[in-house]
Amino acid sequence: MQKAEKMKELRVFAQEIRVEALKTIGSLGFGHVGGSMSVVEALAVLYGSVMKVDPKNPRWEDRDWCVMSKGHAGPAMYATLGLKGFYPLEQAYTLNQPHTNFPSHTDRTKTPGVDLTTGSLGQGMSTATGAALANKVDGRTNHVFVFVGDGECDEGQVWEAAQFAAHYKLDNLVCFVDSNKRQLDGSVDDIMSHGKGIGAKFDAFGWNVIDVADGNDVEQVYDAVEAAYQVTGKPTCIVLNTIKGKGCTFAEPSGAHSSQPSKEQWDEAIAFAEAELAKVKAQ
Ligand SMILES: Cc1ncc(C[n+]2csc(CCOP(=O)(O)OP(=O)(O)O)c2C)c(N)n1
Repeated sequence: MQKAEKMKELRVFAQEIRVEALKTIGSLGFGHVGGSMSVVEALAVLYGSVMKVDPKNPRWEDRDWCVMSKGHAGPAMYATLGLKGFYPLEQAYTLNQPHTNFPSHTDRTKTPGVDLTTGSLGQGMSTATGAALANKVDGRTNHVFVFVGDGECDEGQVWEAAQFAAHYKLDNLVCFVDSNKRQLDGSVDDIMSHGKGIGAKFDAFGWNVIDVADGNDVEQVYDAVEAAYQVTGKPTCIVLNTIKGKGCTFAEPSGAHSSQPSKEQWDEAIAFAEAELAKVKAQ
């Protein structure tokens, strides 16, 4: 397939994920829209092109792993995995309701395709690093991808894992930092600045670092993953400069962490995202 054709396919997939994630959160009426919307393009690249997974055998031993350490972006994962065929999409419309298999934060014991349980910020970075080491020890050639938030990077645990991954030369580990510049109750710079930048920190910890100017552009994300695959002897950090709430009519302007809009606002947001999907398909 030509690259242009593949990129179009990924743009369509990304927008399908956006629509589905909105419907999933909309089924409950409130939730983490902001941080789900910002990672949509990276998830589309991973599950649409890069990762080896088998929806019929979610625990296939040679699969690539994806850990949503910023576990509150669960709905974006559920939309992605549903579209990939791990389960019927409508199942996720039970988001966070009693006895659901789709809790607001990702849980490996409940949802097919979720590789590790997350929600307590920082922990997913550690467990993903452990998974990368274990896969290497077992002689596998697969990759482990992990998403951390730029606010999440305030957790000391992220940096213990970063130091560990560099020491053990985990070149099968790729960490996406979702640098949407906002965390729960304000901007990252106001709450806990990353000084010279998050990439400079990972560099200081011995990682290969790739900065993606627009982390909501599938082609830029795809090129970054391709470049990461060429690097041996160290893990790669891909800093995605993204927009919190990207593509959601009520969440992008506010940059809100969680949202509880009115029924009318939900309808407008989903209709807008669906219209965007139609446009991308027609391009
Ligand atoms: C250990 C821990 N402390 C606090 C929280 C509460 N919390 C949930 S999301 C969040 C902000 C995270 O910001 P960021 O990582 O930037 O997420 P994003 O903007 O990408 O959604 C906080 C403080 C948590 N889940 N875990």
